[in-house]
Amino acid sequence: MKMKMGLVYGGKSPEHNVSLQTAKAVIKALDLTKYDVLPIYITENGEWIRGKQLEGPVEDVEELRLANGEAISPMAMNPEIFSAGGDAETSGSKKLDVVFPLLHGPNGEDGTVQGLLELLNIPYVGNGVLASAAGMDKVMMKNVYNQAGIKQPAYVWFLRGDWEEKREPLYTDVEETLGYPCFVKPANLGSSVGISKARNRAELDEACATAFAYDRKIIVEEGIDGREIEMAVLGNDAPECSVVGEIKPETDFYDYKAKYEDGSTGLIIPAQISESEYEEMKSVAVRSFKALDCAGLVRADFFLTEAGDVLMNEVNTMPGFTPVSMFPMLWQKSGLSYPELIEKLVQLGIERFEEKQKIKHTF
Ligand code: G1L
Repeated sequence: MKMKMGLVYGGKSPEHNVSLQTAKAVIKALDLTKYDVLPIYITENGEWIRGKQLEGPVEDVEELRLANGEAISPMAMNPEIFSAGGDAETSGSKKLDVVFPLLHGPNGEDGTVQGLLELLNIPYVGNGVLASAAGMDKVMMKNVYNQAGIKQPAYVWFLRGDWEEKREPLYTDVEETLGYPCFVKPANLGSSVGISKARNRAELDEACATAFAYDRKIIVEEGIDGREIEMAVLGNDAPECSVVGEIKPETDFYDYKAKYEDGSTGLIIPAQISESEYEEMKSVAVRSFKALDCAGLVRADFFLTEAGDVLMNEVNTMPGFTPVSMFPMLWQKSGLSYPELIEKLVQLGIERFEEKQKIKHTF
């Protein structure tokens, strides 16, 4: 029997088009003799549209906008259960066997779609509610890592309301705790939108205003002079690590444009680091995966200083995922092809679901 896979993509996020491109690549890599793929598109306005089962890879991403699709409620991902007048028991065979969420940002990567899938009791690929939500909030994530004893750049954070009321003491705190240069970021966006570097108080003021355009909470991080090294982690309870990659920025820092548009960012895989630095990174990556209660995958981003210190920069619970993105490239160089990686992630999602079914709910 073929498995029914729901592929959810698009979304109310600045990375809507990235998601469409990624969905196209994932569809191409999926074994369509094994999966019946049902596309579910979330528009820029947050409307859910269900399309007909795919007959093959898509030629043009525009097809993925499902012009002739049917508008559905998110709760109706298994629409037969509700619309056919049946119930979950009798229409069990019409349930989706697994969902592959390819979404980023609000209502997607922040755990809300994962929560919906939990309520619907559908297995899904990737991180669960807690890791997705915590991983989307840079402050929460860094608090978790502090508690787990994971070394990272110093940071402070504040809310727009407090900033609007009185900026001076907040800026003084930044200067005393972090100094310049520092990086100002919205707390809640997975991408690099709204991020700037501040070298003095005037730039800090400007950077805060920019970041607050994207979020009501912002984080200011100590600027670290170091190489940017990334590692891909894959698994559930016993996660495995890939080789490492390095980002060689051509612009001032790894900004949104370099990351997604002009392709100017050179990826060096494998990165040239010492054996002991690699061992240290693997240990930190696995600890961070467990500390955040990750499942399926995570991309762990580090700073490696001149002195050989390994600092956690951040983890990404839904990393860039086209065949030329860092995460798939790292596995490619570790001996796992893009189609194999996708198959592995689906199996991990199903395994975790089955594991959860074993948990006792009565006492
Ligand atoms: F489902 C996985 F495998 F966990 C998964 C889901 C989503 C991996 C990577 C992503 N990434 C994205 O959805 C995106 C960052 C490309 C969306 Cl914009």
